[in-house]
Amino acid sequence: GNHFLFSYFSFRMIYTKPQTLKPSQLPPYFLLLQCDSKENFLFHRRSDVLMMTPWFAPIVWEGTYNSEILNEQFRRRNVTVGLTVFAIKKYTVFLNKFLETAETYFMVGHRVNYYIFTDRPEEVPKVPLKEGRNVVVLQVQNYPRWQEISMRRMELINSFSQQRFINEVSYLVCVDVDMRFNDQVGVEILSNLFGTLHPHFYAAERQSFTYERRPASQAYVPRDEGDFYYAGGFFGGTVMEVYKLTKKCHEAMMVDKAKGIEAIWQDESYLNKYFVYYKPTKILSPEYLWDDDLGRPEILKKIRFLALPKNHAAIRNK
Ligand code: 2GW
Ligand code: MN
Repeated sequence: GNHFLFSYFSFRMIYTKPQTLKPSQLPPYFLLLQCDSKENFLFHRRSDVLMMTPWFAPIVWEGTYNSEILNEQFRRRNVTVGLTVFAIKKYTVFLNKFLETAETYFMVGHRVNYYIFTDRPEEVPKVPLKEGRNVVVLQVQNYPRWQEISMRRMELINSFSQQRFINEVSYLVCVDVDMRFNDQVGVEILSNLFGTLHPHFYAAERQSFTYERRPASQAYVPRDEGDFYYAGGFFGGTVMEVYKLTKKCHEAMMVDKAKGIEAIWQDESYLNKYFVYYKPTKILSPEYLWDDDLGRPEILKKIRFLALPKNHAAIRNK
């Protein structure tokens, strides 16, 4: 009867099987058994970009993954993702576009908490949210120096990770606010610890990376070390890994501060130092943090998160 059809795992997942070998490399034994089409060899492959680091961290480019499989896996775990963003002083003007576009493109179909750190809670716009998505406004103090505003993000993300994020989300994604989402940013980015290739340096030589080069700074990276130059405006991982990263970066900043040193690119420099010695387990291509001042090169099949032009005089008062 029908009871023989009972399946404890009542799922179906239909897609083209990944292939381990090029058809020309198949040993005779496998050739005899082949009946599937051989067109999709090494499923979804890019040969024009690096897809894997020497420490086996995937580099996420469009065309290298199947989002259907990934979405199913993360939905099954009912994962909640926290997106942290800072809007201090006039930077609240960026929130509306940021949140609106995040509703369209960020982690669609998954649970999301937006954590908005601001000194002006009354200026946080009321953006309509889809089911399973929440805005949490976290009131924080303002710092007079912009460098401090940017750098204190490490300290704040760290202390809220311990107090709050650890109880509410599995992963944290920490980004700049002067940005808009422009295409899908989904669970393909999630991993224990991830960073993003900086759009200005993704193809640059090690020597030209703008790491902190003064040995006196805790962010110092010698000229013969380092893999990539990562962007300060997009990193993340599990709450535990982000906790560890932000703790180290904040502590390194405090050591420097006591000596009257501030790294050349503030928090970005400390983040880069951290990633030299604590390698990310996944790396996002510059699709995930792009600046149209750089044009749109062939290798970019999607532009997912885009820097907004800033009116430096009016917005920043640098
Ligand atoms: C920043 C610079 C000058 C004047 C004001 C501010 C400012 C920054 C502010 O008034 N209010 C505020 O909330 N911020 C936050 O800091 C906001 O979240 C913003 O996205 C972030 C970094 O500042 P931003 O986006 O103006 O600087 P970028 O786009 O040049 O950022 C890169 O370099 C920074 C360090 O200099 C960080 O590493 C950042 O992650 C990088 O993308
Ligand atoms: Mn920015």
